[in-house]
Order: sequence, then structure tokens, then C-alpha cells
Amino acid sequence: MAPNGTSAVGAQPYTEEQLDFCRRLPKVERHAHLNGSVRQSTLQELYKKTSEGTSTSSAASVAIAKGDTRNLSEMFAVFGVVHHVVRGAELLTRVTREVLEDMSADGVVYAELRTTPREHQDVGLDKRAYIEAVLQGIEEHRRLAKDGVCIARLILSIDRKDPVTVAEDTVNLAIEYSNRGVVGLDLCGDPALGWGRWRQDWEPAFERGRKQAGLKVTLHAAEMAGMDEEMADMLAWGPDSLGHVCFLSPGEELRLFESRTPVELCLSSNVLSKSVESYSAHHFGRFLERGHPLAICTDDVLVFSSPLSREYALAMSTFGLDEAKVTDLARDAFETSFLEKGRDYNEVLARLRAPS
Ligand code: 6MZ
Repeated sequence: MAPNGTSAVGAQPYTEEQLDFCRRLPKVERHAHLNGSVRQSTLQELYKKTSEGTSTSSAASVAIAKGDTRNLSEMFAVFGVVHHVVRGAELLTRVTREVLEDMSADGVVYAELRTTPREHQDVGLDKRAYIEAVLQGIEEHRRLAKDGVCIARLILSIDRKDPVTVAEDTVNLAIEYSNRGVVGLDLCGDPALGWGRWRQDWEPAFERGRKQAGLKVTLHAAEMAGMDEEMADMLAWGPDSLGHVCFLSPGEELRLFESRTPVELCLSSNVLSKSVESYSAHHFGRFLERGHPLAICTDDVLVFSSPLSREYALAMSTFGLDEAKVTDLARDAFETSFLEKGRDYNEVLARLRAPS
């Protein structure tokens, strides 16, 4: 047995018992993109109503399974399919509520949803109304949930492909909504389109959000090879959390370990988008062995068809974790979260600590 309850087991399919245990385990989701987490049946339903006719092939094409030849950059096209039909306040509220219902049914007790505020000009929705609609979905879920609430907070994403003016707008909105459910800022999007802009564009924007409103900052980092310089700059600045970190040189990985910056690790997303060769080769193993603060996350459940319980079960079987270790992982994930101290925090903590 290696430290922390791991063992050098290769990728094994999880058992029904493991999956069942992981479903019942109260969990925390820290990295879920709203439009990447839309319910598949809702997407199909919305496509049936479009002028493209009754074909649902566009909706079906968003799912990436084993053997899919699309690489990470090609994969980003799937979000356009979702953005094409999830338009207007009513739909944004509905999909947010459904995402939280699905998470709650999967045993998620706290979620940080992230989304990129967009204008939907065709239906007269501006970015402020976009955020309001998503917050409304969170509120509706809380009010209507029959089988347990998934408490949620919002993180506003800045897409790497957008000009810095868009980033500044997003920071302004995050500051404005910082006492109404927005807890942080994120840097996301296709890394191939927007790397090399950290110091000039992104760092000043995130710094302002942090200084003016105490917003937390999470960054998609090292999602493709050759991003060492950006990673070094990010670490020197000191984000609150980092997502993916698939392509770290040994030196950067060591610096990350030393910084103790929490990481959000998305096993299926990384394997299916071919950033990582296999589950057993996933850097999760090294981070776990090191005792580094981490949260297992889904990224885009619509695209990778793997809810959080399944991600836990995959980690459990691949890395030989026992139930006690997996329970610790779920609790430790909460330690890395952006949820402010208070009533919700205490409620989540109590649910995570309740005997299963
Ligand atoms: C980087 C990702 C991502 O914002 O419209 N997104 N960015 N890496 C990933 N890993 C595969 N998965 C999703 O959700 C969709 C947006 O999230 C980002 C992309 O910018 C995508 O357009 P929202 O709710």
C-alpha cells in the first residue's frame, strides 16, 4: 500500500457496490460548467423545436465517448451546439435548476457552478439578466427541491478567446453580484486560442476582482503542452484554485505541490479529451500520494457522460481506494471550496459529516 490508502492498481472497472457507495456519499462539486452540464434530454427537446427540424443528431453529437477522435480543441465546438439553443432567461433558469436537481440526485450537497455571462441579443437578454436568470435557477432549486437541496454558488468565467474588455466587464459583474451568490472568477476556454496573455490581460483583471470584492479565483491551467511559462506566472500570482493541470513539467509540478494551491481534477474529461493517456496514468495518483489538496470534479457532465459519483467510483477502482479514503476525499474537497462561512457552510459541513 502506498501512502494515503492508495495502491499501484491499474485501471479497473468499478463494481456496482463501489458505484452505489459513491452515489450515497455526500459530495462536493467544484468544477462544473453550466452549459457543459445541461441535461441531455433537455438539449434533445430544445433541438426538436428548432428550425433545423426534428433531427436530434446535433444534440447527440455533444457526447464524447471512448474512441471519439476529437481532440481538446475540436471538442470546444460542442459548446456552440448548446449555446445555440439554451437562450433567454427562462431556459437559463430551467437548465440551472435541472443541473442542480441532477447533482442532488447524485448525492452532491454543494456545487460551485461556473458560467460565462453572455448576451442573447435575439431574445433581448443582457449579461446582467443572464446572471440573474442563473441565480434564479439556483433559488428555484432550493425552493422546490423535494429530495434534498444541492446548495450552490456561482463562479463567473472569462473565456480565453475574448478580448480583455470582456474580462473587465465580467469582473465588474462579479463584483456587483458578490453578495448575491457569486463567489469567484474563472479563466476557461480553449487554451490553444488564448495562452500567453496572463500577465498583460488576465492577471490585472483577477487582481481587481480579488482586491475590490474578495472574490476567489480559479484558473484552467496547463490544459495543453507548452504552458509552463504561464503556469509559473499564475503560481507566482497565487490563485485560490487551479483546474486540470494536466501538462506540468516536473519543476512546475513541484512548485505547485509546494504552493499547496488546491486543484480540481476531472478524470474522465482529461482521458476522453486525450489530455491524459488513461485513468491509471492520471496525475490524480501523484497528487493523492502527495496529500495535495484536491477535489474530484466532472467538468462537463453532458459531454463526458460521467456524473460525480461515477468519477469517484473510477478513482476508487483505479487507485485502489477504500470507502474511508473516498469519504475523506469528499470531505477534503469541501475544504478547498469557495463557500463563505455561515449558515449554508454549516449545513453542508453537517451533511458531509453525517454517518452514511
Ligand atoms: C476549458 C472549458 C472546458 O460558460 O457557457 N469549458 N474550458 N476547458 C474545458 N475542459 C474540457 N469545458 C468547458 O459553459 C461552457 C464553456 O465552458 C468552458 C468553455 O469556454 C465553454 O464554452 P458556459 O456555461
